[in-house]
Amino acid sequence: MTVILSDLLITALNEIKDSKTLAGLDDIRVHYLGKKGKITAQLKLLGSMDPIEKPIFGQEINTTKKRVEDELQLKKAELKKSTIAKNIETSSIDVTLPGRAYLSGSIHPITATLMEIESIFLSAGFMIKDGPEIENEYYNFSALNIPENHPARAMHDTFYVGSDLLLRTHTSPVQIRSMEKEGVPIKVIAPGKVYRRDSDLTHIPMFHQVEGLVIDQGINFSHLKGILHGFINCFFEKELELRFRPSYFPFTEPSAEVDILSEDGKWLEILGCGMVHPKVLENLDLDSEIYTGYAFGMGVERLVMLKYDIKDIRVFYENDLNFISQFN
Ligand code: 2NL
Repeated sequence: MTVILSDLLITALNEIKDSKTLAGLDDIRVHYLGKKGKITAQLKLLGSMDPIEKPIFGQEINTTKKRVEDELQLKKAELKKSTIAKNIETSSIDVTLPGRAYLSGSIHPITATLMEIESIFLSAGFMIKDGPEIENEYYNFSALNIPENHPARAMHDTFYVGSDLLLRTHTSPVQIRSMEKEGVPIKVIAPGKVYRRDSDLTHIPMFHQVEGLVIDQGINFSHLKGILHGFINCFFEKELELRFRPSYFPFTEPSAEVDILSEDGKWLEILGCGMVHPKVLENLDLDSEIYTGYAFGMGVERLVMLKYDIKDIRVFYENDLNFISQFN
């Protein structure tokens, strides 16, 4: 059944003209041009039409279709424009609303603590040195009087990355290299990352250490005690009672571990130290009858945990902003 196309067109154009919303306009489009639309239906009729009438009628439908499409397009643009205008007119900015807060980055507590430790030792006349994190056995072990069969050398503690290449297990190699390069007297600290095959509540495979080394003529244990007293009081920002407890390290003799007396009366270990072992001095071609030295080493994560009463070392590396941002 064909309809009079001009009537269809007039109705369509009127509907378009009276349309008030974009949704309403789209309903009109579907009504005429959709799959089951009125104009679409006329197009479908073409197939069964008399071949003589077909081209004329076909052209007529196409013109009608084109006209409806054009009008829809125009009306759509017009409605869009007036919607925007209306929005601008009715909505206004509430200047009393609070602004959006921007999250700003902060310095990681370990980095902040490293910087603090560095500044304390800088003010005591130390130089700051760094060096490679991948080392060989000589600098990491042999030069430090750690014998071949020492447990610290076993695969258990050390990450080997080649037959004579490993991830340094302490920053001592930095000081050995500094000594080789610049000789005595020396007064340095070596802060940095160190690696051990260990992982639990209080150990992680990568952590930070600061080691210190002073070598000169006439250096003795009282110099070591003095510098560590000064450092610890600065770092914990109070006068603390210290205990030097005899200990053992292959690279120092005598060796000690230093404890601080906590508020609840417990001794807490905070670092290790000692007088540089004569073998270590001789490995560096120094006459141990003339030169003496002291050295110390501390774990940075451990110090931060003690200072802020943190029980689980893993929180430092879980990237939890709620934890990290507390240290701003
Ligand atoms: C600890 C103990 C220590 C050293 C590190 C050292 C370095 C050289 C020569 C001699 Cl080049 N000693 N370092 C000495 C005593 C203790 O560290 O508990 N560290 C976390």
